[in-house]
Amino acid sequence: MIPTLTLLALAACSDGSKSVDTDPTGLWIPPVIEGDTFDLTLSESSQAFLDGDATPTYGYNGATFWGPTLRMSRGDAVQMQVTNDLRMDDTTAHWHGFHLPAAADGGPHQRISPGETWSPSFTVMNRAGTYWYHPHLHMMTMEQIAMGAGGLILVDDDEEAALPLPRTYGVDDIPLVLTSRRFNDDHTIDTDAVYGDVMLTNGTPGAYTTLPAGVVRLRILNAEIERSYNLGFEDGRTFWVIATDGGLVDAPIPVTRLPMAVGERYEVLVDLSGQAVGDTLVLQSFNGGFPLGFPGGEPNTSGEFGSLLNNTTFDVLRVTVGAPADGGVTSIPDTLAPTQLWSAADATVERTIAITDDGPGTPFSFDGQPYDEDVVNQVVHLGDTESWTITNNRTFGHAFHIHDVQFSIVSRSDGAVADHERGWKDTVFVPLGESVSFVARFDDYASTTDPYMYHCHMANHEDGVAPSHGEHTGGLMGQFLVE
Ligand SMILES: [Cu+2]
Repeated sequence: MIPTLTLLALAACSDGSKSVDTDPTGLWIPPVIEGDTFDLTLSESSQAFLDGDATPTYGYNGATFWGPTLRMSRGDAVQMQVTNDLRMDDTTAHWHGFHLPAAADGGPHQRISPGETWSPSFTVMNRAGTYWYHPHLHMMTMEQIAMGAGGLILVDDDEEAALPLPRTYGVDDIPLVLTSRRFNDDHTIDTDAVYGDVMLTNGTPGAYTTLPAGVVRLRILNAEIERSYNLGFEDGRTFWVIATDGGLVDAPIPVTRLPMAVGERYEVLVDLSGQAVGDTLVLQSFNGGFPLGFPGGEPNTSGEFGSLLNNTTFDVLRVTVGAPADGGVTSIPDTLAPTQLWSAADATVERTIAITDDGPGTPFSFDGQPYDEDVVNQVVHLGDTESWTITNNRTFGHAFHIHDVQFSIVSRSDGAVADHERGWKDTVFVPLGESVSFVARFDDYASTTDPYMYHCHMANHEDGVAPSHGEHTGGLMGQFLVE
């Protein structure tokens, strides 16, 4: 039983346009906070994921695992107020994907001690899209995310609002936060586990829901510690990518499989308009058959890099088709929002950053330099358009994420950039032994003292904590100033 989540699900769906699912494994929809002032309090909480004991968790604003969805509009001046109600540990709150001043970014430097409140304010510069917030305290990121700290941020703007897209939250516009957890024998979360054994969709194990017959929008975030997903439907149907990390693409992109590394977001449309009420379909992750380096493709089912979900196909969300939504969307639009992505020719500065190690089992770092909060690794000049090439070693794949900017991927060493990656991005998968080049412009915000971060979004890699050795190894993270 997960009684607290069930209550929240009832509240979120109380508009009457969707049948309320009282089963405790019905998909939980995070409540929404709207406006221009956002109060967030991170506290210890609990949720009974498994039979029996409640599992200690972290949550914002009383949520028991994963937090409320923040909803704001492009151009708004917003005031954030983040209170740390944890008893022992500092935290931070990072606004993932946001273009804002480094001092408001919520990276490892903006620590919030227990009992304190951090109150940054900024203007929402990002395009309409799906972003998120999460702790980013160096060496504690993995533990705090594993305990459930995080939430979505949805940005709205006039360009998106003018399009015929589903946008009734929790009805035909569904947030899907994907992660998994391993539980200890006493049902506590194993915060050292890089792969979970239990799939959690919005914190719900075994999640299912009813979606209206019509076009449905899914806003998907890979909020894992390390696992990548390779999403698709059991029946092999086509679905359409409409937004990448940084918002809408030019036109819907048809796919049957959608790989997602940690930190990536995609918004997709699924066409249920021709389906009968009562039809069922299953969103799954097809994680079998990948070569070494695909996170979660490892064949072992237990141990440090093993999991019951590894190298197999598993359910993410079971769906039953319900009655059409009032005024629902019934067709996939032909076009969306024109994007003018940077090309390689736009870059006036090029830099290469190498993901390095000394072979399997040794720590990862950038350019042989483990993360050091006192070292600025890169300096960018305000207004420059730069090409960054991230090269990888021969040990494992990584999810490269950069703060402050949205970029366009211009090349991959292993072939063409996939159609669904041709949009604004802030996180990109770099396969084992390959390189990726992207172009970004570093506008608006400069500081000679406050750096932004770039890092692998696999929290175990960025923290540089090796659980099997119990030692700290620096971390796959660097920092840059925009001056
Ligand atoms: Cu990594």
